[in-house]
Amino acid sequence: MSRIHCPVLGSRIMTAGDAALLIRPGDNVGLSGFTGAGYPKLVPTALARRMDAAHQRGDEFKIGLWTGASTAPDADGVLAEAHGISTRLPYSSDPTLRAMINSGEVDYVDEHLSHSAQHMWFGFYGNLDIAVVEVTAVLPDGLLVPSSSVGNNKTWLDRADRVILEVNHWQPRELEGFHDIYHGTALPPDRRPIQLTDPMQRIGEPYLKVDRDKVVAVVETNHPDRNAPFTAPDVTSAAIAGHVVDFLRSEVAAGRMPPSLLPLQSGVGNVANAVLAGIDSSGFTDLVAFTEVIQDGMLDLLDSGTLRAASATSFGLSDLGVKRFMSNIDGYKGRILLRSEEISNHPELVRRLGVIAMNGMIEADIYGNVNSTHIMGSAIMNGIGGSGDFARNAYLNFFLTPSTAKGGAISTIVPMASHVDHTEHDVHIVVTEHGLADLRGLPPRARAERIIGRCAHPAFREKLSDYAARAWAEHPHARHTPHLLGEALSWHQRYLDTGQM
Ligand code: 0RQ
Repeated sequence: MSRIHCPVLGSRIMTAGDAALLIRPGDNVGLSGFTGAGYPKLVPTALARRMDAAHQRGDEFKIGLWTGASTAPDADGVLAEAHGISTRLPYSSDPTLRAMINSGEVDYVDEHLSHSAQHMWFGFYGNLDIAVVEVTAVLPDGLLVPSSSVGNNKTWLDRADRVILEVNHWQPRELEGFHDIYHGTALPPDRRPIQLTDPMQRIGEPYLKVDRDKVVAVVETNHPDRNAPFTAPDVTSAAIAGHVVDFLRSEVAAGRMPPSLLPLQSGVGNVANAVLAGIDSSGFTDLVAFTEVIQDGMLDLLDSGTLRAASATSFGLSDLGVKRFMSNIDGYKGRILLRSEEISNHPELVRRLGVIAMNGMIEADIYGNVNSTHIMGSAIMNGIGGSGDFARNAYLNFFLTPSTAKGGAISTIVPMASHVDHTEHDVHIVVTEHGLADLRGLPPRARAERIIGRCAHPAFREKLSDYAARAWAEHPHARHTPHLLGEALSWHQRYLDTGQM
């Protein structure tokens, strides 16, 4: 059955191959997509084929690629393999693209996700030539039913010179009503407060809008989202989750949080998923999430009733999670809202609602500076994503990691972080499987003692304490956050010694 009920847009239906012909070398292209959800499924592959053909002829064919966040192998992946990306923003986790960024072939602008839409509006990125946006359906009046992520779609549709729509029949038609698209953002000096005071409050409309004159192609698809499966919580991630849950209980007991906590944000990945599983068996009830991504662990919480409702910008569900969602989609309606990422991650809203932010990290140093993005201070892993949007403005933030990486060869607690995304001024709680360091209100020396004593792996604890003691002893006139600079950064040499970089 057709999902394109608008005659004007229905007259622009064509194949993905023909639509890809409308994208020119050098264009800045805004794709929909946030995690492996809601990205266009066919046009990127058709475009990658054109790029391959052009390169075989000896012609250059690269684009600037802008998205909501990461996408999937059939978007980021195929375009990277075709050597078709010159610049990429604001976030990616694709392994092929990561290698190209780190080799210098692709320029990567790693941005706070809440900034990406407004930086587009401010004119910081230049012109957006064309947007390729997946939707679930086109209504008779041309309104668009969004698909399984919203990300930056509103901004791309508003700002792009030309638009290609992919209408995906695989997305459940019942997604209509799951979205709240806020159209009220103005630019300074005309900005007004965003009147959202409850995580599940609707402040916009269920639909995306597009100027029909800009739509140059409509492509019909029937292809699934692609998200990686989660591994079941292991001993390490379960221990991390246990520390977080115990701490939340103690905060409630101390009267610093209500019994139903405050709105939860959870990052992506297996550790974050394990923490959600820990919360599910913790006895907390009537919780609410104000987050970016609804992953399998959040569905568990919604199903068990631990979580009353969740606001996000995207689904990040495994195949099994998708099946569960689809089999009970009407039961989730009204309990899940998807918003633009400029709203899901908005600092004003995160601060007002008092969000509890829980995100992964690569390493933390003894003073509480956190590196989320760069291995050895140099090689990008994924990007800062939404971690800064939430952590900096949260009521309470947690940074989570196993205490070692690469089979125990390197410590994730180091003397001096080799790259800093979240400064000591922003970081509240550091957690590993060995324990939890509550850094609130502590000066640097106490922070160091607590992080080393509670979070470091026992195999590295003595060395870290010895480092701290010598740094304090050797800098009598600079004892606030003393360091032995040459020695501190030599800790990262261990990674090279593993031969994995
Ligand atoms: O690499 O699989 O090749 O061994 O980094 O590490 O432990 O599996 O943890 O999947 O939770 O990712 C910070 C990357 C953690 C993620 C990061 C290596 C490790 C492994 C992954 P291998 P784990 P996770 C909302 C929030 C930034 C964005 C963000 C991230 C790989 O959480 O990208 O928070 N965060 N967004 O071996 C060398 C170290 C290492 C290390 C880990 N110290 N040195 N390698 N690794 N620590 C979501 C969005 O914004 C969309």
